[in-house]
Amino acid sequence: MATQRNVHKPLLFEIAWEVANKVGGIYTVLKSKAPVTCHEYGDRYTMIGPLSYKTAPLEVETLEPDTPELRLTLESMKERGVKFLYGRWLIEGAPKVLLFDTGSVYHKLDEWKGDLWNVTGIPSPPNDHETNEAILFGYLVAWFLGEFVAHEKRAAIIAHFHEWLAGVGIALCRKRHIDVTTIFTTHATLLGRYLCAGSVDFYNNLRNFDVDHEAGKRGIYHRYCIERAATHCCDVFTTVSHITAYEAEHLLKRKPDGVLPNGLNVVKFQAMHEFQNLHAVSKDRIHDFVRGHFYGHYDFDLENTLYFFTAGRYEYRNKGLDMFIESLQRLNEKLKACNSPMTVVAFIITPAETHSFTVETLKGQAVVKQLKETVHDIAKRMETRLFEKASRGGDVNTTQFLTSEDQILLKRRTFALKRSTLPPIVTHNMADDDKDPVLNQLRRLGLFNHPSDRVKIVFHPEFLNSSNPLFGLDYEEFVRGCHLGVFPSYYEPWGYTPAECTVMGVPSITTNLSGFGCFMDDNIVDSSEYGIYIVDRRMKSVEESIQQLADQMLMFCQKSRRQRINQRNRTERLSDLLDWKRMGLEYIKARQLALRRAYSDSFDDDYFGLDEATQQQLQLQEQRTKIPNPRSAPGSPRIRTPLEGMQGHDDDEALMDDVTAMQIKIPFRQRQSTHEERLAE
Ligand code: U2F
Ligand code: UDP
Ligand code: G6P
Repeated sequence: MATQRNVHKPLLFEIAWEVANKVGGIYTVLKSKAPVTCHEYGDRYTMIGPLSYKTAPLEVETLEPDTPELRLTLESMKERGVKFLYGRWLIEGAPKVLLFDTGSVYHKLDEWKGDLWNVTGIPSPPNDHETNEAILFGYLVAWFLGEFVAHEKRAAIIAHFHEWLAGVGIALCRKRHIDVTTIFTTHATLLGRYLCAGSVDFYNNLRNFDVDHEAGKRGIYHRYCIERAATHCCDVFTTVSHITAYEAEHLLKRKPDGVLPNGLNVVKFQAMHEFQNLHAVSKDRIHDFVRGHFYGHYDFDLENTLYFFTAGRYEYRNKGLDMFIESLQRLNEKLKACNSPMTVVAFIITPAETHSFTVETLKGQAVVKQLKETVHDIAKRMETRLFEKASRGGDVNTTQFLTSEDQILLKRRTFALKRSTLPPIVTHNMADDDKDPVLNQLRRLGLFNHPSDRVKIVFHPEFLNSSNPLFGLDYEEFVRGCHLGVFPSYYEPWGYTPAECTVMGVPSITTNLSGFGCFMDDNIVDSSEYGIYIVDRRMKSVEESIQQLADQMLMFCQKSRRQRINQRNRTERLSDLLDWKRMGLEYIKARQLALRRAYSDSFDDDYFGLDEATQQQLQLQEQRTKIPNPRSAPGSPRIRTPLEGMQGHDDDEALMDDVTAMQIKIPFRQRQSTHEERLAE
């Protein structure tokens, strides 16, 4: 008979391909969540990921295994040729990480592929590198967990896996009856991403897709099998938003047990207005870029200029780049039509293949920098002469202080500002210039930064960092300097970019097809009052959505500076809603549910193993109502009723009818199989 494991102080392993390895949003999840999970689990928490020799030495400090169980397990793996790095990830919270070198077991690939087929029926074609890595990683994780539970016999063990790339391990844990309880969190579905990127009416057809056929058609059937196996083999299945839960239910054929929305590690400034000052400082840096980029056509007033931007991976349709550009063209026409004094500079920041910066772009920055230096030198000389003259008590006539040499120099510099071309719409030489969808759409719409255009475009096909020669700003500083983030995604399980804007106090536009947008809508009576605008991409036609987005941007342009400052304050006030201290509660619930499902006979009370403060927070969260309008906002004639918890709202019913009841409610009262029954299953 298996020994009863202690569920009071479980051990937690969190397994993902993006542990100490930046690829996309999952890295942000793991890194920003580390402080709260470390606080809760202390040394009982370890993350498991792949070992990248390029980045790990910079991110991880090596440690000796600190318990006999871990030492024995790792020694035995090492003896059999497995290479790994065990240590502390040097981020806030300093979580312990165990990184496996998949290359060290590459010679096992064929054997493991054969085993995977025999044990689970999952096929794996020869040349899919990503799948090969997922298999090696999954086998290493299952090897580790299998040996570890044989040494560690007292504590209950939770293994929380993220995304299909970590999914093989879940199927193996189930097939090998490894005595751990498993959670699988998917951050998107493979099919969802592929289907949306094409031109299908995704959401209206979710129930009807022939999933195997669609996966096969796209050459991802084997990956889909891994994802689906993970979904069905785990004890608790979760995803990051209600909308992805709905998608997962239909594409992966299991209704998630709960939703674990993504949080951020919110750092509050001592002084409330500090983030406003940061906005002004970063905005000045963007002004410098704009003066250079638009030289020769810099005929607009920076005091009346607004910076809009979109950023993220280059998924043209999924990230709504198509809709953003279309709406910018409408905004351009609207601003012209109403003779608006405002200019909008719209930045598109998304990585594409390029051959470095264009000469024209670099030249713009150079000529303006030279002008600035010349003006500075001349001013210095004038200052000396002015002081000399004034200190002698003579008559001061300022026109005398600009020498003819300096006048000529200044003229030379201003002549250099003349140009026969329009300011470029893209900052880099594109590898695929004539096929690039963003450029082609800009061309089709004639958005060429003409002097008469009120909307100017800067497509920067590379992510930002502080050594960027154009801005000299890292991404966070750039966001702070902007006025509005625009993310009209069609496919977006969560969407960190607008969430990051929010905690920095930058208003944003998102959609009701993004996890973040739905979350804000569910939690705030009217999120637009707080600077979170939501485009309806569910119930409206494409044309109507484009118009709505253009109108939201126009309305933003009509705000006064005072109104913008006020709105930034309101936006920033929403930070607490996105803080892991609050969001992390859903993870706590998922882990409780996993423990109850695997070790139900160990539970004899409702909130077993949770401290009182956490229990109170959980109860509070269940009673929470929507955030009302700010007190200073004008009253609305519409009657609003506070909704319970984070349920979907009426408009969504058609789409979300069967996922609204999916919040994890603990205690889990249904009788589960006992621990022994489960191991014998
Ligand atoms: C979801 O986003 P993911 O980050 O998981 O998206 P993936 O497509 O799985 O992985 C990121 C990809 O982005 C590329 C890289 C990866 O394949 O090629 N990439 C890059 O090349 N360079 C970069 O600097 C960054 C990424 C989901 F879609 C979001 O809505 C969620 O917010 C996120 C977290 O839950 O998960
Ligand atoms: N990002 C970045 N540099 C940039 C633009 C974006 O590091 O120049 C980051 C951004 O901060 C966010 C991530 O890329 O954390 C995008 O995450 P999101 O959830 O929006 O989309 P995903 O890529 O995960 O689908
Ligand atoms: C912040 C600064 C103010 C500045 C304002 C500009 O609030 O603290 O000093 O006037 O930003 O706001 P704007 O929306 O025009 O960039």
